[in-house]
Amino acid sequence: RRLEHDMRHAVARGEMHLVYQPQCDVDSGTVVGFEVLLRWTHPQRGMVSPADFIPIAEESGAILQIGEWVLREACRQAATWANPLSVAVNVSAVQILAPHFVQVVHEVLFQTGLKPERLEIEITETALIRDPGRAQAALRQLKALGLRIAMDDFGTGYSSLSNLRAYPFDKIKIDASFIRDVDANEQAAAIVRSVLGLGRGLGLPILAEGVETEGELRFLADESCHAAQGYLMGRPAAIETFGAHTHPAE
Ligand code: G
Ligand code: G
Ligand code: NA
Ligand code: MN
Repeated sequence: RRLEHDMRHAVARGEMHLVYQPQCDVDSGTVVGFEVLLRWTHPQRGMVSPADFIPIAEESGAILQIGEWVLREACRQAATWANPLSVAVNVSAVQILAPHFVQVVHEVLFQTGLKPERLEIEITETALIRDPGRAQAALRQLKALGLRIAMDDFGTGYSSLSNLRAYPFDKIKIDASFIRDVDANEQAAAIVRSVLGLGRGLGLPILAEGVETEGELRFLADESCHAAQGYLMGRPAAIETFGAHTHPAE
């Protein structure tokens, strides 16, 4: 596996970089934070999608090194922003279940000086099923550090409502597939409304992923969805693109 071999050196060779996608308050339209997304420019192949290389990195264990770099780099950058917005980092199951993960997060927060309440960790439910007990313990310890945990891609994969009770989530991200045409599709609308109701009942804020049209956003505003993310508000881009929010403090 050539890609697997190349990945081992990619961080050290400076081939990885981060892009940021804004997360906005639905009512005001204000940017409240950014999700960090990893990009790899392979010297021969060019841009390789994380959807292609993250699974390989998880299998080989390289995700531990890469994921730690992502976390450190994201926290380091966010700590310099003039505006104390939140930063959301995707974390895979392999990382959560690694014995020293909580310690690593603790160290990164300490070393970068980022306030823990500005860090959000995004995990999918699929990540939890491999070792639910251990995942639960890790999430509790992470929360004790003061950060927040978001359930990513809610409604897909191994979703189960019992996960909302078993794990200490602070936020639910509804998967983009339910947002697509939500203003025109009765089934999607019914599903999104019920997730929003679930969030209200549980006291959990809901973020809608993959918002691409004004119609979708209007539906979300009418239904009191808290936050939205998607191409309509902004594509993932270099942090400099969002100058006013994130230019380094004097
Ligand atoms: O950025 P893009 O939409 O192409 O991402 C594709 C997939 O890769 C998404 O599922 C996203 O969550 C995942 N991904 C992107 N960056 C990271 C990362 O830093 N760590 C992990 N574990 N997954 C990531
Ligand atoms: O799995 P996760 O939700 O972390 O993946 C986020 C992925 O979705 C990234 O690859 C990102 O580039 C992509 N994405 C973000 N906003 C939109 C959008 O509005 N439409 C589509 N099609 N993809 C999006
Ligand atoms: Na995510
Ligand atoms: Mn997602």
